[in-house]
Amino acid sequence: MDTQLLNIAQHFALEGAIASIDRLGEGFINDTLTITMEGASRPGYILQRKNHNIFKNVPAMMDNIYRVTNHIKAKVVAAGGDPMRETLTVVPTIDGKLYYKDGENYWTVCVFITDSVTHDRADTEELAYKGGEGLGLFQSQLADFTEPLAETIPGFHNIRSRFEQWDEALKRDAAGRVKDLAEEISWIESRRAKMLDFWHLVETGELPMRVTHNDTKLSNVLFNKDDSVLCMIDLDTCMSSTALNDVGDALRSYTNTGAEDDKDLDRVSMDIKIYKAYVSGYLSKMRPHLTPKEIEMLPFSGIYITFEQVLRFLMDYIDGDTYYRIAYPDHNLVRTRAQYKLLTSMESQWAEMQNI
Ligand code: GN1
Ligand code: MG
Repeated sequence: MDTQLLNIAQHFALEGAIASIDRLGEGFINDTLTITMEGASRPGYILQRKNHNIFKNVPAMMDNIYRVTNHIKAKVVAAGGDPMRETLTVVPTIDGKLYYKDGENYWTVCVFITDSVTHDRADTEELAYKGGEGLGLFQSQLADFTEPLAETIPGFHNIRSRFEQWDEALKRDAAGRVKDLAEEISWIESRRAKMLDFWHLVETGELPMRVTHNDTKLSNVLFNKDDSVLCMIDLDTCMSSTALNDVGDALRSYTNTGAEDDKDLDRVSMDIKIYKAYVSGYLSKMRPHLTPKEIEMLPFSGIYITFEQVLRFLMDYIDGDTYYRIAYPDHNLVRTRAQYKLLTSMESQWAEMQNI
């Protein structure tokens, strides 16, 4: 076992002795490992190195997660559920901090929820409905959470600040790529006003602020082995925003018939049946909490977040790939084109989305 990792893990208040530490999955942002304790056949904890480049204030992020999960735990207990399974549990260090700082790196631990599964693709309407229930449940459990949360990534889904970053990225042209991207850049510019109009509703308070997850792809919903919903995971970006950003990001991931970085654009489109199922599942939990304006704007949310993702991937390509981990040189451009294809597919089904 890596002695450096062992040393880091030993700073946390774990029950028992550590038997092994193993890598888990391939996140774009953080490094994730599992900790298995002696005598156990399955991992007991998740150890993460939080990406300090992206999360500038890890202590504030962990404080958000701690307060939000404690609020959910109280709701789960009141409903007769299992608070150790139906939300994340942050494990503090031996000296009571929510993170351990090792040089430049911030490490955190949470309890590994056993007998659970995640899914990468919403292959069935049933699964999409359940994913919608998962987000609806999360937001509804937090509908009465009124304390302020730290804005850990300023302007995360705020298209006005994304456009400010975008304008600077174009001016900088750090990787000298702008000259070859006239068409892709026009995709962004032609929709600028429309996207800012939507964000204006948030700025004026017509769309209320709520506790939101902000990274609601299907793989961030944890299910029981029978595919009933357990909870939302990966709470790093949990902040205050409009509920619609969460719905939009989920629609972006669930409804896509292809991959986020599909090279074959013919495979990429929005599946309207999955759209309908997701929205139904979400509303089954959240409808009582939503305002008429939120319901009215719900169909636009997928277009808004998919547009934002096109912008973010393209901006990272222009910047020379400094944000997203890439697997090959043009990866961010491939992602841009695939997400743009999804965006146009959503736009072409706008009337049907509104009818639903
Ligand atoms: C990032 O690391 P991951 O996969 O949880 C990103 C999301 C993007 C997503 C695109 C903090 O999420 O906003 O939608 O990649 N998270 C952050 O796949 O930027
Ligand atoms: Mg994430």
